[in-house]
Formats: sequence, structure tokens, C-alpha cells
Amino acid sequence: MRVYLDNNATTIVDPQVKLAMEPFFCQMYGNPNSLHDFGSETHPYLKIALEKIYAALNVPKEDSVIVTSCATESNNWVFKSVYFDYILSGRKNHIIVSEVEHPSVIAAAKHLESLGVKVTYLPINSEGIIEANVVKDFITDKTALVSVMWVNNETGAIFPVKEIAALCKEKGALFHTDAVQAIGKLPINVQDFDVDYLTFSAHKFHGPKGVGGLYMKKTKELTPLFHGGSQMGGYRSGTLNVPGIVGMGKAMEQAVDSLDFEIHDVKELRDHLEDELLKIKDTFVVTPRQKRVSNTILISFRGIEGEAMLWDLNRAGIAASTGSACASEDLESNPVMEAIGAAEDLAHTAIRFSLSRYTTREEIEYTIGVVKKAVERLRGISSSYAYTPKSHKSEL
Ligand code: 7TS
Repeated sequence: MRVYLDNNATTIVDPQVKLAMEPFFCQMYGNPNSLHDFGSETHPYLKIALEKIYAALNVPKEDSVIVTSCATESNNWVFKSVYFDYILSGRKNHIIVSEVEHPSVIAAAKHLESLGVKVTYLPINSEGIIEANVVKDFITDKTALVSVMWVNNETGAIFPVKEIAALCKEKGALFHTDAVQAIGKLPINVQDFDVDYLTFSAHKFHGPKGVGGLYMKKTKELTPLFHGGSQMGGYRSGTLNVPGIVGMGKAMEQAVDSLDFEIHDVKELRDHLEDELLKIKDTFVVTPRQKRVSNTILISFRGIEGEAMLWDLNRAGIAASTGSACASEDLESNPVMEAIGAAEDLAHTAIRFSLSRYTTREEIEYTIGVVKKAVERLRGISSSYAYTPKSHKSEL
């Protein structure tokens, strides 16, 4: 059996999304900017796709949705443009990010730091959550940008972005949220709070890879990173990825339509998996279920290296993760486990299971059986588990 439980890394393309994209490879392949019919016949489809995205996020007509190549691009764009627009001009000199952002935010922030920008990395609490109040301790009149993800990709923890956005508004700072892991898992309404920029990526919600987006409020601006043509209102030049945009529109529409299923049915499967895994002794989950999206579990099995567990799971056909795939070639501890100050031996033991609307009960039952066997085998050969003093076994 092959079981895919790494949906926070990427998802299967929904067959209907694939179907919607197909005509734009070999039939309607014209460049939308060309004047002939090959080009202009793509326009209605692009319009419909963008309308679906506007509707899914409740974007008002006057605000912008700019299609990019991925979330990494959208995130980098916000940071680098804020540097050009607000920091280089001397208006502001400070940005705030959470310490558990995706590397495309952390690395962009560190790059700005190397250019002399003051950067604050907000700490998470022992449940893996950013508390809105901590922003108050650091935000000043000199803060250009606050960037806090909506949902953490490792734990599934939901961060209080609406409260943080309100604090930013009070202080005159821009607010950006990386909503990559929130789309299709939480209702998203950009008119519901003071968000200036919001990042998303199609391949995280059953759309194609290589296409993402950035929402931008009408009163805000960003310096383009790519100069060249007039595409995307001049904000992002380059020939439009027509199949990608059509696919992302369809996937976004489906993400909204299947929200109820995700919140109830996927949750039921996730909870069952979690209940069964927590019956194994010396296992820990950091973030309480009610503070997480419905598809994710980050669980530690004391005494077992995450990579060793992944190896056993992979041999049994199961895909899970020890952390962001962007870092998974290094034997590094999980960044969230490190951030909450988990003991070194536990930080290395975290495994992320992330489900999707395609996950079946049969797959979950199979996974439970495989994990139980793997824990037994790996603890049997683990010197660290054998020597862990009993008194430490129930503490993080
Ligand atoms: N932001 C978040 C919150 C993410 O989870 C990811 C990918 C990205 C940005 C980057 O997205 P992309 O469109 O540029 O690919 N996260 C993961 C993960 O958790 N495991 O593998 C990739």
C-alpha cells in the first residue's frame, strides 16, 4: 500500500483541476499578450480563474491579486519590496517575523538583517503558538512590516493574525501573512481584518506546482522584483502561466467548496490517527487540537530519531516528514520543537503527518499498524530510549 501523509509539503493535483488545465497546453497555447486569436482566446479563461480567486478570498475589486510562481516568490517579494519602498528611503528600519516562519520568510528577513535592517523574531509559547500580545512588546513607530504566518506548516498551529493585524494598524506598520497552509483549511476573508499582503501557493491545495499568488490591498504598493512587460499590471512581468492560473482558480474554488469536509471529515481521520498514536507510551504532541487546523499532527516518539522512523515508514510505502522538505536533507532537529525549547533528544524525534481530503480510513488504519511496529523495532535498538531516566519520560 502507498499512503501519502505529507500534504503540507505538497498535494495531489485534483483530477478536475488537471482537466481544466489540459486545453492550455496543446490547443489554446497562445501568449495572452499577443494580438491574434491564439492569444486572445485565453482571456476569458484567465478572467474566470482570477474571479474564482477573488471570490474565494473575498477580495474587493479594487484590491490586487498578483499571480507569482510560488509562495517563496510572494514572500520574498514582500520583504525585498518593503526594503526598497520603506527602509531604503529612511522612513522605517525594523521588521518583525515569528521565529517559526517558513524558510522563505526567515531567510528573506536574515538577508535584510545583513543589509542593516533591525529584525525581531517573535517567540512562540509552549504550545507552539504566537501570542498577539508579544507583538505589542516589540512593535514601534519604526516598524515597517510585521509578517506572521496564518497556520504553521510543522504543527498546524493557527496564529492570531487578526489581532496582530489590528496592532499593526494602530502603529502604522504593514501586515503580511503567509496563508499557504490556511487555504482550504480555514475560511479566508481578506475584508475581515487589516491584512495588507497575503501569500498563497496552488500546490498546497490540490493545484499545480509553480504557481502561487500575492494579495495586496489597494492602498498599498510593492516595487516589482521583475521588470519587463506589462503583465499583472506591471507588478510582475513575464508571460502568464495560463494553465497554472486556470488550475489555481479551479483548485481555489474547490478548496472553498470542500472546507466543511476538511474541517469535519479530515479532522475525524486525523483525530483517530492521533488518538491511536498517543496510546503508544512516551509520545507527545505540542499544540492542542483545538488550536490546530484539521489535517496536521506533529508527534514525538521519545528515543526514536525522526529520520529512522521516516525510513521505516517509507519502506512500508508511507510518506510523512520530519520538518520542512526544504531542510529535510540535513539531519536537523524540527524548528518548532527547537523554538519551544524541547530537550535535544525530543527535538529530533518529531514526525509530521499531514492528511488531505484524499486520505482514506483504510490508509489511516494501515499507518497506525506500521507506526506501532516501527516504534517497537526502533526503540528496541535505541540506546537513548533505553537509557532515558524514567523521571524525564513524561516531560517535554
Ligand atoms: N510558506 C509555508 C507556510 C509553507 O508551508 C511552504 C512550503 C512555503 C511557504 C513555500 O511554498 P512554495 O510554494 O514556495 O513551495 N512548505 C513545505 C513544507 O512544510 N514541507 O515542504 C514544503
